[in-house]
Amino acid sequence: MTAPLALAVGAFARATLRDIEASWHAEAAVLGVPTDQAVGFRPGARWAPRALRDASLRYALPPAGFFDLSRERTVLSDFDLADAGDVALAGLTGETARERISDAACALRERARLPLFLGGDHSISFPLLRAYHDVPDLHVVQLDAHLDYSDRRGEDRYSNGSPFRRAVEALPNLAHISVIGLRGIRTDPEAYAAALARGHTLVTADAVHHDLDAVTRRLPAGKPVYLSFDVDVLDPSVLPGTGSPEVDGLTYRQTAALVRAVAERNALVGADLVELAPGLDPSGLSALVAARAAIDLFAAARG
Ligand SMILES: [Mn+2]
Repeated sequence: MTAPLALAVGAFARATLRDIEASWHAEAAVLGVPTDQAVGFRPGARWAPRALRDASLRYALPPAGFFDLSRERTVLSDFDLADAGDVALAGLTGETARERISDAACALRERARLPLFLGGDHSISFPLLRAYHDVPDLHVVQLDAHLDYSDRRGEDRYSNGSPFRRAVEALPNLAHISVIGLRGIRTDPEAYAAALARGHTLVTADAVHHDLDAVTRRLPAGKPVYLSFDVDVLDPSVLPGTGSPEVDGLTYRQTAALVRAVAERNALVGADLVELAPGLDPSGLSALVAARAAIDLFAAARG
């Protein structure tokens, strides 16, 4: 095959650009959710889908796949990935914006076996999970420095500190949440007690550092899993470009191992990658690390 003279610009990892309202089917697809109206501290996550697409050119999908030398195997050969663009959110706020996110997520689920939603701040996980209301025994694995289970922040019930509280209220099918990587000194004690009372699995970053295998054994097994990857689970020395970084976080190696373990043990039905704020890291490293995490997630899901 001769090499093309020019390549289409813009799509994540040079995937196929698709209209989310057209008829198509793909093995996996990305959809940007460019909003950061719900952050409590430093904004900037609205720019992440664009930055992830730029950084993902480092991992433009070769038809033959990538040779992973650490495992001496080729991954993602002939990977059928679509890029369905960004949810049209400009100017929208509140439930109007959330409804549009839920509608777009439903549309993507109909067209791709594995949707990956590119945030955006973490508030988007609530409207995204609403698109999974029909999945019985749904399990969520949340990689995150923060619990994001607060009832409210001030008067706001839909901030990036509350998406999973709203999700368990709205979705009777959401059976269980495992949060891994928790740390920091700002945890809301009411949220912590409420999550424990509901039986959620809460794992600190300390526990991951102490014994990763033991943490892996606490992950769900044989379940439909939605994976929510908040990039602030990573240590800020690995990924500084995020709104609310927390010191003493996970290494890339640890998060990659956790994603692989989740995918190996369960059926991934969807995922989000949230809270990258690319403008807070002028080196561009954070976007490159997050793009790599997305590629590794796809490889893990494929097995
Ligand atoms: Mn979060």
